[in-house]
Amino acid sequence: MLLKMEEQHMDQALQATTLTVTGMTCSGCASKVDKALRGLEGVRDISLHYPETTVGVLHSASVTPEVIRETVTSLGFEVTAA
Ligand SMILES: [Cu+2]
Repeated sequence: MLLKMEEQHMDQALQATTLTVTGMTCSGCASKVDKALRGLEGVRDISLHYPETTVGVLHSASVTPEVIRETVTSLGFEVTAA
């Protein structure tokens, strides 16, 4: 999924990445994932509603899906789709 705001400069274009995160067993896990992703430079917004496993990330083009995936897996959770 890719959202581009044509009227803005390229470096301000936002992209939406959706991933499925498994291994979150309580809202504490979910807030850990939420905080870590919000801490990434270039991330504008996170959509995470535990116990749903779908996580939406609104971010600038400088943030790659790989960085998002690695941030989640480094916390000990699994990304099954991105
Ligand atoms: Cu937990």
